[in-house]
Amino acid sequence: MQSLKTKVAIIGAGPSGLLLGQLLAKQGIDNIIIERVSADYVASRIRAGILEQGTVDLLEEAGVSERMHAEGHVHTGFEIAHFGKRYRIDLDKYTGGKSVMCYGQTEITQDLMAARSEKALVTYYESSNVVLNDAKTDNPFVTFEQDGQQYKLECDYIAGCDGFHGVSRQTIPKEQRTEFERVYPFGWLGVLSDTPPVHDELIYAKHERGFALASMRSPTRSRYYIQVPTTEKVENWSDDAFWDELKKRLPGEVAERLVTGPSIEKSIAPLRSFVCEPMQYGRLYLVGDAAHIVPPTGAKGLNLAASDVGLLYKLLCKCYQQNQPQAMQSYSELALKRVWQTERFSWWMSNMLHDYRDDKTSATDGLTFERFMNAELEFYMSRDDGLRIIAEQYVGLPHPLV
Ligand code: FAS
Ligand code: PHB
Repeated sequence: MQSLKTKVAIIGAGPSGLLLGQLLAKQGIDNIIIERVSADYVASRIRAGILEQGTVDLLEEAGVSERMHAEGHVHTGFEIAHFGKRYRIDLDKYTGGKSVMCYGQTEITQDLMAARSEKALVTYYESSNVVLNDAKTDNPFVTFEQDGQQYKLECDYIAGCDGFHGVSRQTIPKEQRTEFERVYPFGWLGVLSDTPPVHDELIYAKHERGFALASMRSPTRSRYYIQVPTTEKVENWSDDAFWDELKKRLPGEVAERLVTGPSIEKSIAPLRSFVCEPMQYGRLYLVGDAAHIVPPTGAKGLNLAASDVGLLYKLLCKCYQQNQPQAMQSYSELALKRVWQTERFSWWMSNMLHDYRDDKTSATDGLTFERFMNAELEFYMSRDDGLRIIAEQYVGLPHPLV
């Protein structure tokens, strides 16, 4: 067993782990990342596309924002289409000049990985049997294997950045954690294509055939989604079938402009709301998808992970640089305030924009719920205050103050 030592052991090299590692390193706080899969696999994952200003600010602080500013696109608004009628949510007007950045999570991950290797920071990819030990003591440690070698990593703190299926949340004994969950009665079939986006801003479309989203990655790369039943299989969807269905759900004048082409990625993601309380256990801190999941309707998953990272980073700086280890006790309470507000917005947007008529999972029958949600959407689209409420949450609520 080879012994290692660091200040912060980070489990997972997704955006949460990589961003935390980069921020800590810039403050001279030593950290080691342990990742289950290969670097290539991490770098190839296709996920989120919209960044809140708070996330952009953290990437700037981490020193990895150059390519984002060069290749990303600032969006000052987006559209909601309700049965073909289009409403623009003017982010600039309703939030006093705030905006969002359109830049893929895949790019962020690659930028963070490049920065980490430039600094020769230590990451153990393709690790197995990762076990978090003695998290409730002052001397936690992580054991893991890589290339047949067994390791023991001693540390002061463990950041559980290992996503929904990771080991960190499971380290908190079942009787000491509470899990809140809502599984939605539909999923998102997503396509990535090297075709020009159908519009220069995002369009969230509510249609009687189901929800659709027209997004993008660049002027030559588009990202589209359509709502599908949870039972749907991606192999049932040819590219042509996807394009035909998308056209039916987008507003007519938009659909006419749609440029189709071969999918370079096509997959179905289930939708769920999930929160684990508390988000800390002894010297283990859950970050990002390890602690919570949101339906992607509010473009919040990656951004909520980033706000957890920012909070833990600030508390660790207080701990090491101002000799205030007691600051670490406030992480879960501070994080959960923003987590639940963001969960609520994502749940609310999902309820308003998807087709629930076939939903048999809720107490309210699907048709009745559908009528409620049509009225909800019309109420908010018909008044400045309603559009402002959506805009303020879409650009991102303030990050926790430390
Ligand atoms: P991640 O899951 O990204 O990373 C966790 C890392 O931990 C992974 O690299 C994993 O390999 C590693 N790991 C797991 N178990 C481990 C173990 N035992 N030991 C070591 N390492 C381990 N969000 C949006 O905002 N918009 C979207 O459109 C959107 N689309 C999504 C589509 C899909 C299919 C999925 C799954 C998520 C999507 N999300 C979206 C949410 C997504 O972007 C997450 O919020 C984001 O990846 C969170 O980052 P992390 O917390 O780093 O978790
Ligand atoms: C995306 O571009 O992948 C995307 C954008 C906004 C969302 C969800 C996904 O709400």
